[in-house]
Amino acid sequence: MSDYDNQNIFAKILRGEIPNDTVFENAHTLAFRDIEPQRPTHVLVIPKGPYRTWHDFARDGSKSEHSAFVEAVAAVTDAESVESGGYRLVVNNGDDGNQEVPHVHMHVFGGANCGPMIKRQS
Ligand code: DGP
Repeated sequence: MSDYDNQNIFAKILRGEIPNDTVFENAHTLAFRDIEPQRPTHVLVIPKGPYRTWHDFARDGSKSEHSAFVEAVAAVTDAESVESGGYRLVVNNGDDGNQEVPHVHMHVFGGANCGPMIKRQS
């Protein structure tokens, strides 16, 4: 596993040191509203384990953690009623992915069109 900073903001949320607006929780996963929502639905889904990147989670997470994560994403899209209108899942990963918080997280955007996927570099 790559270095994990246990002082990152999501680690503090997981320890209950910082409040969050929880949308869904299961044994291995927490989903809560983004502090700066970019769409009417903007929820962050995070594994509770200490994984910095998607690769760390994929490689070092257990099957139970993986399935709990997938189930949590579906629970969030159900709870937010975005299934019929559509939604976008995004994981910013590492430097080129512009990942700001070094605890792997999936953004769930919905409730309004999300626009083109990414702008072509000029
Ligand atoms: P990323 O750029 O993919 O690492 O996204 C980090 C997201 O985390 C960003 O959309 C803002 C959100 N965020 C940062 N600090 C907090 C916080 O303290 N609480 C919540 N709920 N969200 C936060």
